[in-house]
Amino acid sequence: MRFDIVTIFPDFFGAVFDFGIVRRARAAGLVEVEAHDLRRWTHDRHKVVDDRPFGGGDGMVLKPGPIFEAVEALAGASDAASLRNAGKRVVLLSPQGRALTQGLAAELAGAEHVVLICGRYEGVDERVAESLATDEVSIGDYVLSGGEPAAVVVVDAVVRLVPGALGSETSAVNESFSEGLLDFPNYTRPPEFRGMRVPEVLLGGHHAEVARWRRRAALRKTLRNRPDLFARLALSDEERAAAENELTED
Ligand code: 6GU
Repeated sequence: MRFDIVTIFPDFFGAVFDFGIVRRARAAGLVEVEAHDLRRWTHDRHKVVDDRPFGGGDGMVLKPGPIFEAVEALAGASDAASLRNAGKRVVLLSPQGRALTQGLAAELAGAEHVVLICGRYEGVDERVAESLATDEVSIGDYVLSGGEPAAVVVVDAVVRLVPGALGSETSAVNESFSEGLLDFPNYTRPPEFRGMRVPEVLLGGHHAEVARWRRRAALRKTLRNRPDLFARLALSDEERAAAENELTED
């Protein structure tokens, strides 16, 4: 699988893909990641990539020309329909996009080629979203000054879903969000740290009891930190009530 990142700050990506799972997946030849300077697809002496917004207003807008040419050069087409037909995805990173979810990450992991276009916060000519990008994606409800940090997030979330990337010791199946539930809490030695005890059931080695505790703790944590996720869980009345009761206890 290949990722091409189109950006006005290619140096931003210096070593971010040289660590952990992404590094290992690249070393194993499972994925390639390359950042490209958008200015490469300009034709004027000053390599201008932005211009003033029609209708007036503050800030500059990224011009469509260099972005369309970049995608044409990197992916061999410059319309969303042909790109999708070829199994490629062109993702415009913008705060106006649809939310990145584990589901979307899994979808992108099924593509052979993903081109990521980093917008600037002032904006990108809308014709990119209308007819070039197959997807317009945001990583959350807050404002970044550019799409670059979001591109790093997308690559990481997608790479770990590429078959073979996680290795044999871990699996993406029993993780946070794959079930719409947060992960259960983890503890390691020592069993008492600064007066805080590890829950007794985890020290005992009774596997069924441990599994029961983890399920309840995950539900409790989801209710406390992500009531939006909790509301969408398919739970028995009993499990729902248990989580709600336990929360009011501490
Ligand atoms: Cl993808 N870009 C920018 N500029 N801000 C964001 C974002 C993306 N996702 C959340 N905030």
